Amino acid sequence: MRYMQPFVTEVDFASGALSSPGYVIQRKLSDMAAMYADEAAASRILAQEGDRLIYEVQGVELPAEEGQIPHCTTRILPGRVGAEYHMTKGHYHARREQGEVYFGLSGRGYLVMQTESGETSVQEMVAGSAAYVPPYWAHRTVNVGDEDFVFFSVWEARAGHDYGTIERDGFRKLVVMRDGGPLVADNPNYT
Ligand code: PAN
Ligand code: ZN
Repeated sequence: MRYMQPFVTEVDFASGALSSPGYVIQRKLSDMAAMYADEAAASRILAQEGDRLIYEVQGVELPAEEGQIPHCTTRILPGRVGAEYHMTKGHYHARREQGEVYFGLSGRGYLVMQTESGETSVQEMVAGSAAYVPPYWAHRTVNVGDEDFVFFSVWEARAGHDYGTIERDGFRKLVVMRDGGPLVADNPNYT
């Protein structure tokens, strides 16, 4: 048995920056234009102002082995595509029985969740919120504020990420701006 060495990572709450990230992923509008309900609005932004950073993930690199506990930050920039607020792609865990914990670091967001049998849940998150994504729930986060929404995530290494199911079917609920604030609405494109 060779022990892995313990380590500490410093996290900047305002930006989600890690002191020494093992990886950084940037998701731009062009990576997920088809996920927004108003695809015409997405195309218009891409044509008129060019591509746009929607969110960034910074994480520690760990072996994908049972018992390892990966963790990362996500920073979602403020903004909307049509009426819909900036959001992550969202996913089910490939191993559906694996849950996850999110902890709010700064800004204001909604955590949108659903099960494959049709239940939905939308929870609000602010700095200091510890949100639990139970096993079997798909999860997506949405920035409903005017500043970056930043949170920390912790999950089990073998959970895996199934993006395909959401890319195909979408989420049942979407979060749009109505009268200057967030409103949870039915997704007209949900299949
Ligand atoms: C999170 C997410 C992160 C980015 O760490 O991976 O917020 O969202 P997408 O993965 O949907 O692009 C998590 O849920 N990990 O399992
Ligand atoms: Zn997850």
